[in-house]
Amino acid sequence: MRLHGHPRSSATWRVRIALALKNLPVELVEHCAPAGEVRATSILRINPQGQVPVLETSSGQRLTQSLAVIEWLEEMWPTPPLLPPGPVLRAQVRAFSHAIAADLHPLVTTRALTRLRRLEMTEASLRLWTRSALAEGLDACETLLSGAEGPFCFGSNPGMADICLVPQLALARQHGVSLTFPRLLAAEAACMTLPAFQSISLPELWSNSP
Ligand SMILES: N[C@@H](CCC(=O)N[C@@H](CS)C(=O)NCC(=O)O)C(=O)O
Repeated sequence: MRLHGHPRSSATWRVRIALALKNLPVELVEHCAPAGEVRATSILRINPQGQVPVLETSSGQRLTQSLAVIEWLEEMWPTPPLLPPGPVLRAQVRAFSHAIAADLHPLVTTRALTRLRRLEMTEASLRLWTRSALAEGLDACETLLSGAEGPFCFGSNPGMADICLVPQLALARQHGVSLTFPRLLAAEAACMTLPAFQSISLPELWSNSP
């Protein structure tokens, strides 16, 4: 399999962690946007949305959308499971994952921030936008975990919710968000004892910001 992605992409990291947890080898193909651009033209040739990640299967199919890719991996290689047993718990894990990947993350992508810059939003307002979106989104996630058993997001094994959480917390730290979320941080700490999560490193995103 080949994973088309980018080292600064938290969506790419979700799939990388899932592959690592399932101990599946993958070739990484990096698509870098030219200076000043949001996306690499090479990615548009393989994903009409122009986004990473794209997982190319061994039979040449191209799968997009990190959560769809993770669900596909889960169906193909069910062990170790990334979703818990029981339909209610599975729905809760999916809801938590979507709260990050579908609701929170799109507000803070380079794509979104670039659009806001084009509308002449100042860098100070952009920082406020990003920090408040991250803080509010993570606050909701903290509450979503209030009834769930640890040490991971949902129980004693890492799964799709943890895979979404850990890169998002890394991004929030880079944006200077004050992380006052004990349950999320405890789940992250449990994840960081595992090699699959330890390789995460999202390089500095806002190095050119004042
Ligand atoms: N919902 C998508 C989000 C993918 C996404 O936003 N990827 C970003 C990097 S984290 C990207 O490719 N941005 C470039 C662009 O949208 O042009 C997923 O989960 O895969």
